[in-house]
Amino acid sequence: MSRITRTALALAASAAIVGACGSSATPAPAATTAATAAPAAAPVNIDIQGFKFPANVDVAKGTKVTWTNKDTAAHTVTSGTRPNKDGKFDSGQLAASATFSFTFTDAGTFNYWCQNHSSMNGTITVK
Ligand SMILES: [Cu+2]
Repeated sequence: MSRITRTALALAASAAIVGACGSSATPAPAATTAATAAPAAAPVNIDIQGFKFPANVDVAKGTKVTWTNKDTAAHTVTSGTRPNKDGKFDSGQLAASATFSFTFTDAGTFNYWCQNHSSMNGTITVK
């Protein structure tokens, strides 16, 4: 009785059982849009000096603008186009060193003028 020894190469195929959760109904989380509030716009200061407003000042939405009267004469910061007040803001009479602030929340071009001096007109552009 001859014995034939066979070397059996056993291919150990490790059965990797992948747990496929194909039926998982978990909704993918919606792509989180950058819903964080824009950083607060830095405040802007405008000096009223020499009976002048700056011709135009560009600001970002949400900017608080503060005018300071550096003259000795009183001025006003009145929204609208001379001689029409549009009612958005009006400082009333600003004595020397007095300040007036307004926060611009909407984009647009905003004209303002001084009721005391016909040459004083300014614009704020909000972007
Ligand atoms: Cu004035």
